[in-house]
Amino acid sequence: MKRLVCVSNRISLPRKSAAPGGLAVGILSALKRTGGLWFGWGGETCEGEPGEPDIHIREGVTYATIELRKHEFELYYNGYSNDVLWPLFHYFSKGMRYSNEQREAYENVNRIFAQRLLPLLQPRDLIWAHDYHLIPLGRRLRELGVQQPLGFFLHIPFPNIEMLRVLPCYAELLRDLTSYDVVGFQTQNDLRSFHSGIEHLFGADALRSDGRIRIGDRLIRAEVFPIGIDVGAVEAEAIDASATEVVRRMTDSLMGRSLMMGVDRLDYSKGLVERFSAYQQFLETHPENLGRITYLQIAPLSRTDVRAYAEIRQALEQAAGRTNGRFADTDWTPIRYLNRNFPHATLMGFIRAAKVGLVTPLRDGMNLVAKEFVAAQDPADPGVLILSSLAGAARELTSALLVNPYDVRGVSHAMQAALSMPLNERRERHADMMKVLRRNDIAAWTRRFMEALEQAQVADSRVRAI
Ligand code: GDG
Repeated sequence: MKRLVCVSNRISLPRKSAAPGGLAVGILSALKRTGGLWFGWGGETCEGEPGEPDIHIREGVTYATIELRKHEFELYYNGYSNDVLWPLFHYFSKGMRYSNEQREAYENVNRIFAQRLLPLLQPRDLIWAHDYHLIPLGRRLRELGVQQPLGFFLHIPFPNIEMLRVLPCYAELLRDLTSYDVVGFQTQNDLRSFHSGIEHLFGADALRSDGRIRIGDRLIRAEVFPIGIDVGAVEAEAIDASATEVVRRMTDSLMGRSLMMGVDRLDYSKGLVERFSAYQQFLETHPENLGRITYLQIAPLSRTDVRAYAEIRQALEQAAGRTNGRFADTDWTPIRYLNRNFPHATLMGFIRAAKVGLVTPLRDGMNLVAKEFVAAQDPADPGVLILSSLAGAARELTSALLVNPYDVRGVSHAMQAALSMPLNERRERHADMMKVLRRNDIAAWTRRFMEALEQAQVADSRVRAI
């Protein structure tokens, strides 16, 4: 069996006190199976040139972490990754703040990743890079002579060429992606967007009828690998957590009211301002619900050093304050808005108690919370998922109540429809979605991507022989 080498911007060593999240669990099980290596930034910054990686071995998996220079990290991570690529890829081109200095830092960090990873590689490795922080890594590794199969998976949306062209160096970005043997996307839509870029840059001939991309003597597999969750683990977490004190305290405090719930990193792409407006409109237009519904929004802070995140935080505090100021009673608060982190299992316990799950991003690669919400429900009496049609998850979870997150009135109607949905319909929708989740879970995702990577080299050597 070939060894898997995963590379991601940030890695955390497993700790006894904190269970890893769903994605980390999926990757870890593949790493454990193959005695793999996980390489990335360890969370520390340094003053001078970054040194050799720190190596730790845990349960057969090697973790190699490096430090990055503080100033360079800020330009690469807060700057280019999260103030340029993140907004642009989510179609918020107005929010993008491009500078050459940021781009140079981004390129340089990718060069450092490649140089520090190189001595750790073995001839039979499969190398899998994750996400928008590492787009140039493949090319850097190839320049250093790496021959092993190289894969890249983009967790966030990929924009159509007409949006991508806003980026001054869009052509290099597309070329960098073609240095990989396998390029994976969350949805068909993202893949089509990638094809639009390839056609623009290399001409329609580069897109072959078998779906591969041919550039010079190289063949690239660009495909859809929708990420899934560990369904059984989420079900078990949700059931076990329901009996814990922290979840009990929350459900007792509802005093029989119905719970609507959202869990999102505090990020402008998650559509929280629009969601808060929809909830306010729901209370205005359906006053019979006053005092009978509690909306719990958990939104842990993220990327606090990026200005757009401070702005969205302020807007949300105001919106929650407005709704509560207007509608709250001495014994009822319409929105409970928390910027805290919770253990994953506790979150699953909370969402199991919810009658309605609100997942209304303005744009999202996939959105795992939507999938977790479904898996955490009690199949005998499941809650209803309200899901943005602009989340990748909407392509699979077609039995959710699909909404346009910008349509405040439509979302407020969906809230009412969800709360009054008959049990039979809730069960049917839930069962449909569980089938989809089981068919394409996190294990299937890692397996499919790794298979594509293994086959990539075979195909590549064949094309060279033609
Ligand atoms: C990117 C893409 C794509 C949330 N709060 C806490 C917590 N979470 C967990 C959730 C879920 C995960 O974090 C969030 O995943 P999402 O998919 O919802 O969103 P992003 O962070 O934006 O992820 C996205 C994903 O990558 C995977 O490819 O689906 O589209 O943007 O698992 O439950 N976990 C803990 N405490 C919290 O407070 N422990």
